Amino acid sequence: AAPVLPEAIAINQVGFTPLATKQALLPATVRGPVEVIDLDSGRRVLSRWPGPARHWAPAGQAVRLVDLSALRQPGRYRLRAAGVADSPSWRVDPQAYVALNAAAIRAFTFNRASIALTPEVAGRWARAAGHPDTEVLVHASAAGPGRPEGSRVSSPGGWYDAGDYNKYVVNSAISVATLLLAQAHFPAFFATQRVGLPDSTPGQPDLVQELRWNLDWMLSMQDPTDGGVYHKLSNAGFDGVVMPAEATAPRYLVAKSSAAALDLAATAALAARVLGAQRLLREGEGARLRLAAERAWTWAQSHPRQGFRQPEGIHTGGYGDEQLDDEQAWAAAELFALTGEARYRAALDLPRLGIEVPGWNQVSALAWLALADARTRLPAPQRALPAQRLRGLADTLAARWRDSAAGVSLQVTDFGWGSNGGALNQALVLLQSARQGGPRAHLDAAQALLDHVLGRNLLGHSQVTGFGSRSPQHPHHRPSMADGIDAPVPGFVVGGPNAGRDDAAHCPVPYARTEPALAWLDHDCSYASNEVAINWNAPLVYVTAALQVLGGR
Ligand code: 9MR
Repeated sequence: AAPVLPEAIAINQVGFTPLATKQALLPATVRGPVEVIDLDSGRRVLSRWPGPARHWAPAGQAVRLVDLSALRQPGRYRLRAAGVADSPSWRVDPQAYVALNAAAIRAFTFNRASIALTPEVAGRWARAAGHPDTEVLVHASAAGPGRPEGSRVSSPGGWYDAGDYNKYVVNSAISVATLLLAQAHFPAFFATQRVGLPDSTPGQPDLVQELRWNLDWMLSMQDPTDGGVYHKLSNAGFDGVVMPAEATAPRYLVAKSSAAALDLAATAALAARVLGAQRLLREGEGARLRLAAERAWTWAQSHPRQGFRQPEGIHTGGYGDEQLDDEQAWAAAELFALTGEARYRAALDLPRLGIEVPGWNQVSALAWLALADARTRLPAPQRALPAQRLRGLADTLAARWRDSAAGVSLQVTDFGWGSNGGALNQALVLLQSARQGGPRAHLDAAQALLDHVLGRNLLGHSQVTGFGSRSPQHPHHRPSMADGIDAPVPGFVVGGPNAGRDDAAHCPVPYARTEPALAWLDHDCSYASNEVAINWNAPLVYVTAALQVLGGR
C-alpha cells in the first residue's frame, strides 16, 4: 500500500503573521495532541488536539487538521506529535511575508531578457545579458503592409515567460495586470518595499519599476501600421539548456491575434489608470499607454476572432484561447474605467458576464475589478453588480474551504498544469472580499491557500524556490539548470501537482504518486509540474503583500 502522507507534520514553512489563522496538516493515523515547541527555549508552548480524520478527494486519502492560531508570540517553532515526524521549523513574525514578497518580485528581475545581472543585484546568480531582441525577424505569419516577412524589428526587454526564453503577450498581460493590481490595492506596502533592482527611478516603487520592464516590451509588440499586436516573440523551437547569453537562435515576431490585442488594450489602460491615480506616470507615458490601448481595441473590433494557431515551423508555447468573450469584456471594462466613454460600456453585456478565477485564458474577474472601480459611472441598476459578482465567487471558494478535509478550497479539478498559480489566484479572489471588509472566513481561506503553496500539503514541500526548509531543488528553469550553482534561482513558485502529468513520457524518472494533489516531480525534466512562470509568480506577489497587510491587523 502507498505510504500514509504527510510523512512529517505539514505546515506553512515560512510562517505566519501573529494574528493569522494557523493550521497544520496531519496523517489520519495521528490521534494524540500536537505540541508546539519553541526552538529558542526548547519548551512546549502550546498543545492542541487534532480534528477528525476525513477523506480528501484530491489525495485519495484521509487527513486531519490541527488549529494552532492561539499561538501569537513571535518566535521560531516546530510541531511534534506521536506517530509522525516533527514538522519543519516555521515562524510567527510581524513581517512574515516581507522577504518572500521581495524575492517574488526579484524573480521577475532574474527572468529579464536583454540585460546583464550583476552580483550586486543577483548575488551568486549573476549572469551575462541574453536575447538583445533588437533585430527580431518578422515571421511569415506576422507579415503585413508596413512590415514584410523577414524585415527586422526591435523589441528588446521584457521577461522570459517561464523556464523557456520566449516572450508571449497573452501571458505577459495577466502577469503585469496582477502586479498593477497589487500596486493599486496596497500602495503603502509597495512604497517601502525595496527589492534591489538593476535600475531605479526616484519616487518609483520597485514593483512599478520592475513591471515597466515588461510593460514597455509589450508596447513594442504593437504594429505601428495598424495597431494589431503580435502574439509572441519566440524562437522557432525551444532553446536547449543553456544560459541566456548562449541562446542565440533567431527570434521571430509571430502572428497577430485578437487575444494579444485585447489583453494589451486592457493592460495598457489599467497601467494608465493605476499609475495616473498614484502620480507615477513618466513624461508622456499616460498618453502613450492610452493610445496603444485604443488602437489595439480598434484592431480587435475589426479582427474579433483571430485565434492563435501555431504557424508552420514554430513549436514554442501556444497560449491559444478560442473563447474571447472575457478578453473582450476585460478590454472594454478597462477602457471604460480609464476614459468613461460610452462606446466601451456599450460593448459590455454585464448581466451576462460571468466570473471565474483568473488565469492566462480567463480574465473575467479582472473585468469585474475594473468595473468595481468605475461603478459610479454605470447605470444605477448595475452599480452593485461588480461587488456582487466578486463576492459571489469568494463565497463559493470559502464554502469549498470550509467543507475541505485538508482545509483548502482546491478541488480535484484544480490540480492541473500550474495548480499553484491557480491556488494563488483563488486566494487573490478571496482577498478582494477581505480587503473590502468581507468576512474573516475569506481571509482565512486565502491564508490556507498560501499555506498550501508554502508547505501545508501532503508532499511536505514548500513550492517556492529558496523558501522553506524543504523546497523545490530542480525547477524546470533554464538558468537554474545551466548556471552550475546547486541552489535554484530563488523566489519562484513552481507549477505544482498536475494530474495530467503531461511530461511523464519525457522524464527519465517516474512521478512517485499519481493522485491529483500528489502528482509532482521535483526534477528539471518536469515542465508540466515543476516549471516556473511569470503568471504564477504575479499572484504570489499579490497574495504575500495582501496577507502581510491584511493579516497583520
Ligand atoms: O501555463 C500553461 C498551461 O496552462 C498550458 O496547459 C500549457 C500547455 O499549453 O502551457 C503552459 O504555459 C507554458 C507556455 O506554453 C510556454 N512557457 C512555459 C509555460 C508554463 O509551463
